[in-house]
Amino acid sequence: MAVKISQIQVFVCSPGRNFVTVKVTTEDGTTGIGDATLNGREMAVVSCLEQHIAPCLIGKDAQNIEDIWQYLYKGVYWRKGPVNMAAIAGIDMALWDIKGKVAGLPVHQLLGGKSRTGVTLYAHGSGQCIDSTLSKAEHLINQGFRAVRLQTAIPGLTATYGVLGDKKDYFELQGNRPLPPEEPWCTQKYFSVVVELFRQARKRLGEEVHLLHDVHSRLTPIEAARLGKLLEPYHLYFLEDAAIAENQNSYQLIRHHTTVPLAIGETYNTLWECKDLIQHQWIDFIRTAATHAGGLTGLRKITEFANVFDVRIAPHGAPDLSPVCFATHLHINIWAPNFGIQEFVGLDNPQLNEVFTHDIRVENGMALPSDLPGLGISFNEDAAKKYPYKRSYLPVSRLEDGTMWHW
Ligand code: GCO
Ligand code: MG
Repeated sequence: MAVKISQIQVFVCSPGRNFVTVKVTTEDGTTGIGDATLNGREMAVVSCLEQHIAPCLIGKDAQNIEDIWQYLYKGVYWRKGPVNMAAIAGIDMALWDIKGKVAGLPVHQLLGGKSRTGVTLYAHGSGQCIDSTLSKAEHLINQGFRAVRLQTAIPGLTATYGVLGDKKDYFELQGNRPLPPEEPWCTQKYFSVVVELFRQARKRLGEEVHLLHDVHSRLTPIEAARLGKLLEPYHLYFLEDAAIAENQNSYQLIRHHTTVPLAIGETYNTLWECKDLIQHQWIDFIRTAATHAGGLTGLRKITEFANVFDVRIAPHGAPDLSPVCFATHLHINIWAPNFGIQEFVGLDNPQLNEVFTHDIRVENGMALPSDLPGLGISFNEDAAKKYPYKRSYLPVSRLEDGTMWHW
């Protein structure tokens, strides 16, 4: 018997930073929620959902998730794209949430059950200098984390990706920027500190802890190859976004020069952007998020393809992905045979926890998905009203001579 979709609502709120949340309701009153947040372009996704997608889905059978996914993906003619795929993601997650509630099962059980006892997380260790970065890392290791991403400020540059301001927390830093701030970049200055960071890290933190680093696509392919070689003695778990891969075979060049494990994919919206990277085994980890790649259905397609080529998933977990996305990732991660690691920025923001309530447990650097039916996370509409949307942008990056660069 069909379970018809009767209503689709879109909520934009800013409990510390902006989130777009989709709520799908069926005729029998079952509801599901999904994350459709696209940092800095939130309202484009809202408009896509409200003006273009919602009217087509009313009356459709909520049970047929794959058909609805294909209808929105193939049916639009203008396939792919971050706005469209984030909109599809919001609907898709909500439909999986509904399916789980109807079945009385958590989503990971619908996927095939658990492949491991918990989901290994990597936390962010960032600081204004090498010493404070490593103190932060020690603090995280003492809390039980077995994997830490290290980012440190670059002497001579006024701002560095991933390094938090002194007093503000990560959530504040990414919200509330009414116009895009400009940040300088200098590859030579970066090289002068990044290799030293990892040399000191291994000395101080030992050999066992997993260390990671995000270059945030600031290097050219040959510079990335050089960095990979220089970091080899410190055996990183992975080096993330070492260079842009708009030309996917740029990574062939990097790969030929270094054995550092390579991770990429947080800006990807479909399998097509990483198909060559994966099938030629030029990368080791694919970092695409459910929210940006058509939801659980989209991420599952990427995961299964990657598994064939020994590429593991390491889903993006920045603060601009809502806890609904994190919950979705935990269900995929606990199931996927080729899960590697999950990025984690904490779940201890009080405003966030007022709006999104869940029973996700984080212990000893591992997370456990909810065992409640569906995704196991709720959206508090009244609390969300207290935190209205604020236009906000990511920074842009320029070389010191003013040339626009990759942020
Ligand atoms: C990460 C990412 C983020 C992005 C952010 C952009 O690895 O966590 O690089 O920090 O910059 O998600 O919206
Ligand atoms: Mg990143």
